[in-house]
Amino acid sequence: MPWGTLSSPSVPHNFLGLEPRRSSLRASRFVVLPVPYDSTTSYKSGTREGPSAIIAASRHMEEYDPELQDEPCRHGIHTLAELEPHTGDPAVMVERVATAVRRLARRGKCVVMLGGEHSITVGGVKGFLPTSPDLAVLYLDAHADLRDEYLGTRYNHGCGARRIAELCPLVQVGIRSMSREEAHYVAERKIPIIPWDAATPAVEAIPQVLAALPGPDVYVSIDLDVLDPSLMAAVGTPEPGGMGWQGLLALMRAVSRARRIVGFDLCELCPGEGPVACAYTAATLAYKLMGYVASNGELSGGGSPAQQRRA
Ligand SMILES: [Mn+2]
Repeated sequence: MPWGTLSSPSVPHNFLGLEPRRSSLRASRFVVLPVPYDSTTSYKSGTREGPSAIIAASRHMEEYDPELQDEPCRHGIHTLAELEPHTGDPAVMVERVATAVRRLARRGKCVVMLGGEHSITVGGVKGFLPTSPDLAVLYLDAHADLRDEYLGTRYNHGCGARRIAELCPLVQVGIRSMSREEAHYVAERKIPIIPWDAATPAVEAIPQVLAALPGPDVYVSIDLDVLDPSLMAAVGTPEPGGMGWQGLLALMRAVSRARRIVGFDLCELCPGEGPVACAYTAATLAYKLMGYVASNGELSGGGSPAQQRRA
């Protein structure tokens, strides 16, 4: 039916509240995949509320980005329906995510996955490997997530990075919490963990991240607890001493210029644990990343013209 005839004026229920012209699947370069999955979390639960809180907050954001002097949404942002959680075996949920992401990757879309707990990232990475066989993963988190098994499953959110390291190169940033077992694994496998603290300013850390990241294709996974709890209290497992907003943006700006970000995820927002500013911060971060990816031309995200036509 014609747009806006039933309740006008109206703001559509999708990321950024975009009208159909800028949010159809076919025309959109970015596809938001909400994954309200929260099954293996160990401390505070509630990340299943994360995707809907981020999308609700995004509908109040400005479309114009003063830093980029552009409206990144002109590249199109399609919001998919929430992926149905499988609350039995977490391994089944990983495969469900992988299947959804693989379909979008084949259509040349830059996938923006909103969690949900961080174990879903393994599915995101698996979904991109067929189209990006040289994929590397940039993993931003307060926690190493390198346990081989936790609470009875190898797909617990504390094991995600370990499963990814078994698939492709993994570079971690912002880690400030791990077990002795994980520390041994890091040393044995020589997992690059770039420190991000007062002793290592961003100007020193960013070149280290780029040097450690093989290219050209990169999947970026952001556990929101990588940010300091003073900025991002709404997470299930907060850790003091985290990244700041400007530093995180500086890193993302640099990575998007130097590599092709094929997709990314924001995980672990637990809206009930913090002020509403946290959901808004997460939504802004997602849109900032889309802007960085889009502003770096054909090198970043998107896909070949043939892939775009197939979409
Ligand atoms: Mn974490």
